[in-house]
Amino acid sequence: MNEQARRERELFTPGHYGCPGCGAALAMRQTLSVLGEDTIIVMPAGCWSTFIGIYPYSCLTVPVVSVAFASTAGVAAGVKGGLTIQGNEHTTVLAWAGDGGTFDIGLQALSGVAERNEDILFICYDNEAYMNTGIQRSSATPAGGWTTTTPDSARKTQRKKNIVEIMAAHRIPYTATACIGAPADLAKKVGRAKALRGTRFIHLFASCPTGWRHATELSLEVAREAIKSRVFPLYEVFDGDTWKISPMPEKEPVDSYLKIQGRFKNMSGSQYQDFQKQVDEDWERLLERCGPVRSKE
Ligand SMILES: Cc1ncc(C[n+]2csc(CCOP(=O)(O)OP(=O)(O)O)c2C)c(N)n1
Ligand SMILES: [Mg+2]
Repeated sequence: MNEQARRERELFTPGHYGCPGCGAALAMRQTLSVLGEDTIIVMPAGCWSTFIGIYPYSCLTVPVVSVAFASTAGVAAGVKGGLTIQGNEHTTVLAWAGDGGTFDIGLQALSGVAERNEDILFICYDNEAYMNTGIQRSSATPAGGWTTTTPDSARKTQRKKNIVEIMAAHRIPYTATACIGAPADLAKKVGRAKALRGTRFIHLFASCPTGWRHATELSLEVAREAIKSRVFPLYEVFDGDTWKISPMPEKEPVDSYLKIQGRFKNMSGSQYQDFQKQVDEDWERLLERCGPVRSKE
């Protein structure tokens, strides 16, 4: 196969079991198109490991190792170690986990791997809840959001955990946020992460029509609104200490982002105001970290 055909080859083939409009499916497609076929994926339980297909069928044409929830990062480091012993320095080992498998259950193994600066790329596709088991809240669910375990009568009050700050605190070579609503930016960051060595972490925002209660055709729109409103700002952190904001459109209020999703319906006035206030505070904090040089679109 020549180089161009190799590049154009679709590594995510039709026939997965994901919901219509699944942002996490798109996230994988966008990621794999950059990483290419010389990739091994390590994946814990979650929507992705379920909708990939039932053995021997798989919608992915690269090898996938399915692992126990808490072990993803550790297994990925082990796979990389095995490859190195075989003299293979070129294959990218991608640990691919949901927010539950990253922010909560996989955090200890991930922290260990980052502290040792193991040579893996860890991407968390964040759909802000335990979707595969029925939309339960995780520590990535935003305050004020509905899930089946934070119903209208008891919406979540805790703020979303800042996983990027946690990972950057390990001083790993590369930490970044990316979003399916900004595919060129996502491709640039995955490419940058692929070229670096050591632990690389990408927090990837992936909308979920089923859990977020929005129309299936609005997944990209919701993701774009998350960027515009700064609910999910795009930035990079190099070696844990150099923070850089990525190009983004002008900042907008959170209204459009909240209104197109059923999970934020019936928020009280104070929940609504708190949501905006938290987004503004986080944005200011990020600007301070990034210093005076800010790139614009
Ligand atoms: C040790 C363990 N605990 C719980 C489960 C049940 N389980 C399977 S998928 C899942 C949800 C995972 O959520 P997340 O990582 O956010 O991925 P998503 O389903 O949202 O894609 C849970 C709790 C499991 N498989 N193993
Ligand atoms: Mg999830």
